[in-house]
Amino acid sequence: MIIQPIDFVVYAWLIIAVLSAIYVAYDQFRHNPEAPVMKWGFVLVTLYMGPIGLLLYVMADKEPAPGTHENFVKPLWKQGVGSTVHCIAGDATGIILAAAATALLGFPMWIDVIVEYVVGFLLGLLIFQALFMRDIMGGSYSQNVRRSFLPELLSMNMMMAGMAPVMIFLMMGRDMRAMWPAEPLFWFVMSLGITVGFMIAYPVNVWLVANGMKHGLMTVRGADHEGSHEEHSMDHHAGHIMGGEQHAMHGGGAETVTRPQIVALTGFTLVALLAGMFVPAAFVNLGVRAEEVRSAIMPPGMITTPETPADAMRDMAAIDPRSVGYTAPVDARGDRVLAPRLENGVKVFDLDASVIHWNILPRVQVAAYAINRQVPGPRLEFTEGDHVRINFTNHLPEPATMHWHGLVVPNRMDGPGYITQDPVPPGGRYVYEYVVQQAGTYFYHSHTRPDRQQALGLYGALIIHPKDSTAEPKTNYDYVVQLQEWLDRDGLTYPAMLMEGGLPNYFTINGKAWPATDTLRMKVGETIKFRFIGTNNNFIHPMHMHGGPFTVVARDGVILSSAARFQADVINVGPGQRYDVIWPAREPGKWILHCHIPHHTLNNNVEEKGAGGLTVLVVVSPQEAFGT
Ligand SMILES: [Cu+2]
Repeated sequence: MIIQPIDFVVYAWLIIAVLSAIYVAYDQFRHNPEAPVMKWGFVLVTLYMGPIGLLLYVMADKEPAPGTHENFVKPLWKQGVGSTVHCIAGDATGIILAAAATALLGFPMWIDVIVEYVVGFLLGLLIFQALFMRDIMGGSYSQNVRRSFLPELLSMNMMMAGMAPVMIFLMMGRDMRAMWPAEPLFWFVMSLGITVGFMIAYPVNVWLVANGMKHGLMTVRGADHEGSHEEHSMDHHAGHIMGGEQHAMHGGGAETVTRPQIVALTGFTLVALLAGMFVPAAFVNLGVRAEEVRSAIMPPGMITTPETPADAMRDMAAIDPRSVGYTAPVDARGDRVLAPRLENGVKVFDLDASVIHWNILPRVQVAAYAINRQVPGPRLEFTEGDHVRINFTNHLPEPATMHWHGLVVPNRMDGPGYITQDPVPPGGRYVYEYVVQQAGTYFYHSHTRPDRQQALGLYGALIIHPKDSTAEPKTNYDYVVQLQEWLDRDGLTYPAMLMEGGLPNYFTINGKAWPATDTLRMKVGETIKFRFIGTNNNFIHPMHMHGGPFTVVARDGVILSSAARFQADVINVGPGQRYDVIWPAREPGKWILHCHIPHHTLNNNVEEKGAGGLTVLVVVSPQEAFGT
């Protein structure tokens, strides 16, 4: 599934890598007189490095014409390629196996890197050098281990010095899918890391070959298909076997290598190795474990430091599009009144939280945590004195609870996760039941990680009618205004929050941004009650009505006495606050209700049809137009 634009590159790269490796394997085993260990080396390296492995094979090892391999592979740069290929094939195989295993076992990244080094080194030394080269080098297995130790150490140090920072910075950047072996991005990052490791290890390998300490490319004629190693003709080694047992092709033999050279080179590679493995610790949190951040993608601009815990990364991470189970119709509306069923005098409501795709504009689709597949969640209408039961089912990928904002309820029905109840796990259910003691404008919302869950859409209106219906002021129309802020970039939806990188770029009233918001129609002389609800998480929105002031008649569900009511044309609606205001239509025309922070009346900083975001149109007709 394409989740980020980079995924096109990832899939293309991995497909090319497999095709390249198939070609190299075919050509090596069908046409090329290379030693078997190097054949396998090139196949593996091409699998790991894709088109770069293919390029190296064709340029350095593929026999151009029958009988020319011996001469073709003689140049030192090609021998260096062969030596590096051999090294990378073993080391990288070990590193890849270790990386996958450590990620699955749940080690922190800094342990991952160390285990990868050790396993890569041992696999390279004990298998790819000492074992596979034994037939060519002669001697016992333990002799080979001792002979191979230093060249393997130098080469592996440089390989990891290049690979480790690439792995760490790309795996622990914004897109944490790169840490998880089940994600194609993990394999792409490994591929890039191996490629960089190859380049960094190449100069040392050239030096090792030039000084007779390591093997390069070889030519093996004749007995390939008989499977008998003794029959291999080794006369045409273009490379050289260490130890001065055979002629050196390039530069001096091993005897020209001095102890100071070895010490200096070993020291240098160790410094490079340690720098590659631990300098990244100054920039990223190497204590994070892959399983903690599995598949999390953080918003662009989020600041992460070595102290940023995995929990903070998960909190700001995008909704994984693969968790979306339903796509709402483009013109679907939220805040639908949910009719209860009556069970023994109890009004029963079913709320089901799940991940959906939801259009806030015809062309802008967010992923959302929705209740009953709508944003905002369904409106619950109670009457003061009702006995209500709400069955909350959680189909989100994380635990959740519901809170009845402003209501007097038994404590265990209040909903703060980990405080009054265990959060409802994915697939779980919790029954909230209470007697409604108040009346007015309220709302419900998630109270487990509300900074994330409410920001992603888990909220809805609670409208409670007074038992005595004359207790509240009457109007011709009643319109609920639920505010929300969204962060949607590159097809991913992040919870909007007042953190670097978390600032919203879309704003909605009742789940839609202007011009997709409702259009309200009135006649001159009629009145409308706006019930503002601060269902949003971050900003205080100064809600302003054109065409004259409204009267504020209730705050936070409580009706104001006649003396306490006041007129205004802007009311600051903070997160969690509710204001009921009554506005009379005085003049015909198109009047807008909007937030007075102009950025909140834009869609991703773009003005559409004169506004955007938190804007609703009220069309007032002259009274006579309807006849009297
Ligand atoms: Cu605003």
